[in-house]
Amino acid sequence: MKYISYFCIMIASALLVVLLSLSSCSPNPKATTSQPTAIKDRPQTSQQTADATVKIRNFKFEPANLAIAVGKTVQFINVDEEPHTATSTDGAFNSKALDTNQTWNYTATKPGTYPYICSVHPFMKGTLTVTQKKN
Ligand SMILES: [Cu+2]
Repeated sequence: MKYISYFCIMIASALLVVLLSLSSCSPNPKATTSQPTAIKDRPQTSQQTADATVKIRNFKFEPANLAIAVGKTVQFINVDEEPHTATSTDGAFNSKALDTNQTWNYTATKPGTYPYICSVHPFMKGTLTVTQKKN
C-alpha cells in the first residue's frame, strides 16, 4: 500500500512539473509580442525633432496660439500631473491622453486654423494656425 501511494505522489508531482513548465512557457510568447508595441511607443517621444513646442502646464496650452507652416512639426508636452490631450475640435488631430512629461508630435498637413481643446478638460483651449509653405 505504501509503495502505491508513493507511486501516486511521484506521478502527481511529475504531472505538476509538466504543467508548470507548460504554463511558464505560454506567457513568454505573449511577453515578446507585447514588447515591440511598448518599444514602438517610446521612440515617438524623442524620435522627431519638432519645429515648435506647446507646453501643457497648469491646465493651459503655452502658447495658446501657435502658427506653423505646412510640413512643420509641433510637439506637445504635458508637464502637469494630470493627463491632458490636444484634440482638434474638427477632428484634424488628436494626441490622446498624455501623461506627465509625455510628448506628442503633430506634423501639419493642410493650411487652416485649427482650434483644439483638452478632451479631459474641455475648458482648456488653444489654436493651431497652419500657414502655407514658404517658398
Ligand atoms: Cu487636460
